[in-house]
Amino acid sequence: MSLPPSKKFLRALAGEHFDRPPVWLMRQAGRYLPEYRKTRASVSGFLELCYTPELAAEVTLQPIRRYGFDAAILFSDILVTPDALGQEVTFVEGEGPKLAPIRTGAEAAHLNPTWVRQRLEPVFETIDRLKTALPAETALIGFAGAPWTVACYMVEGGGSRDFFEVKKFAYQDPEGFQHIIDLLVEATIDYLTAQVEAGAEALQIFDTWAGVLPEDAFQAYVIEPTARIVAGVRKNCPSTPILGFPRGAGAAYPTYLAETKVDGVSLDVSVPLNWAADTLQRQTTVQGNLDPQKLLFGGDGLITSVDRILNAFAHGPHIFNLGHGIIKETPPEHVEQLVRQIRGL
Ligand code: 1CP
Repeated sequence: MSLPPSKKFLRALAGEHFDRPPVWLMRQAGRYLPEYRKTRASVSGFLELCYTPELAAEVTLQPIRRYGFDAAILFSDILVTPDALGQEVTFVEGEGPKLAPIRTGAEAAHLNPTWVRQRLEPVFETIDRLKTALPAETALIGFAGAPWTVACYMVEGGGSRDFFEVKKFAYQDPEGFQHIIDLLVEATIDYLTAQVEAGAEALQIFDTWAGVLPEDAFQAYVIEPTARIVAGVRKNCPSTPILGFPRGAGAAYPTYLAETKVDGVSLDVSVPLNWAADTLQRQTTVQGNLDPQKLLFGGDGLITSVDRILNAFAHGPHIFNLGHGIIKETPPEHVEQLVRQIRGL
């Protein structure tokens, strides 16, 4: 029998509830921190930062040193998966990710899911370093992008406003598109399993663009692939909790929870708090919801919003987090203020 987890973040994921919930923030390592900008400036490309274990471990630790968050999230990116599969991925300064787009089944022929473990070895080495470098009370979260969201970048060739190309592919050539989803499911099971073997204690699956799909496509490209990943990872690592973030899922959150069988759900900013407490939190651990822009502006608006979330989720398992990633212009003092308020200091 395994021992119950001692870290507050893992205890909340196991269903325990606290007067003062554990806290971490999506994108807690990043450009709002001057020490991150300094480390970032020491390498030429963003992927180089992700693939240099010493530096990736350093930027993972930076927000932990400053704020003592209850969990650290591995510093990497969801787009290392297509990079490892063999698609060309670059990050252009000020423009975001650029990929050589894949828009037909034939263009995906060279992608190889068996490369993941070997090509992402630096990520596993980063996790290995973090295991000993993190404070004893801090949990380490590994992560991957969900197949739909990663496929959006692979097909669009970068960020998108209307998801025209990826929907065109999925709707006009469902077999070809399914092949890409299947490759991503296989690669992601392997990648997340290897992160746990290296020392990750919990996992999060980011489906940032889940909310742009109609019901049938949400079922096919969000729920089904995620359910396969959860089942596959759980078979390999039965005691590692998995959080899902189906951003924008709205009224489909309960279906997502029931059918993917994740151990916790991350809520975007639009989810009504009392509804989430009544429907989702009765069955699982909830995390998230604070609008990153409240954190950006700070002041009374921030305090009120934080208290609303703490009160709404006071009666069940809860992990404090944002509804999406921290905005890069956020003053670091606002994060300090947020953590003190959650901890009642
Ligand atoms: O040069 C830089 O500093 C680039 C900025 C940056 C950072 C700090 C990117 C490029 N990625 C990251 C790190 C990152 N990305 C982490 C680890 C750090 C942490 O959370 O503390 C994680 C978990 C991600 C996940 C990620 N990347 C998501 C899912 C979560 C979300 O925010 O929605 C997505 C969609 C990406 C793609 C991506 N990577 C980077 C950018 C600018 C983007 C978004 C592109 C777009 O606009 O669509």
